[in-house]
Amino acid sequence: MGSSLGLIGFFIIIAGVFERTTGETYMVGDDLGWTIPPHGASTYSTWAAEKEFSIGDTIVFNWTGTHNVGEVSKEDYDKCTTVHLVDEIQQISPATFTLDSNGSRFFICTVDSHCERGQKVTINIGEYSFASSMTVSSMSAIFSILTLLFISSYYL
Ligand SMILES: *[C@@H]1O[C@H](CO)[C@@H](O)[C@H](O)[C@H]1NC(C)=O
Ligand SMILES: [Cu+2]
Repeated sequence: MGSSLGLIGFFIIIAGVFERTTGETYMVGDDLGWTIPPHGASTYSTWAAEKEFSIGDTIVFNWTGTHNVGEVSKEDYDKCTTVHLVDEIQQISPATFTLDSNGSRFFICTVDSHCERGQKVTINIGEYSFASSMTVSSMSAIFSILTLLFISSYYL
């Protein structure tokens, strides 16, 4: 029985080692930065779709030239207006936002028609598919439980 307890302990340690690291920093658009995307709004939606944003992560808008970044409501985002600004428009690059809760946040550039031309991005925090939200940690925890059940059925 001692060795099976050791085995369970081993899986618990593995679970801890592989726990998802938090506090990642994402540069919006990567090398493109924050600009009028040459291929339209899909540029930033594609960029965002490939990311798994979590609470504690940071997003950075980096630009040269005349741009800014404002966080707005979904309605404003869709219409490229600034009726419901969440906070002051950030005029200085780099502009950093900390993702502190789950949900969707909407960012646009308010200069001229930049937003209409695709300089907008939606950040979905904590909305992963079931498969990708199954971290190694939770899989290890389940494996530990299964191991425990297996061992107890063997000894009973
Ligand atoms: C945020 O979403 C993630 C992924 O769905 C979830 O694991 C986490 O518990 C959520 N956190 C809060 C505070 O709702
Ligand atoms: Cu702009």
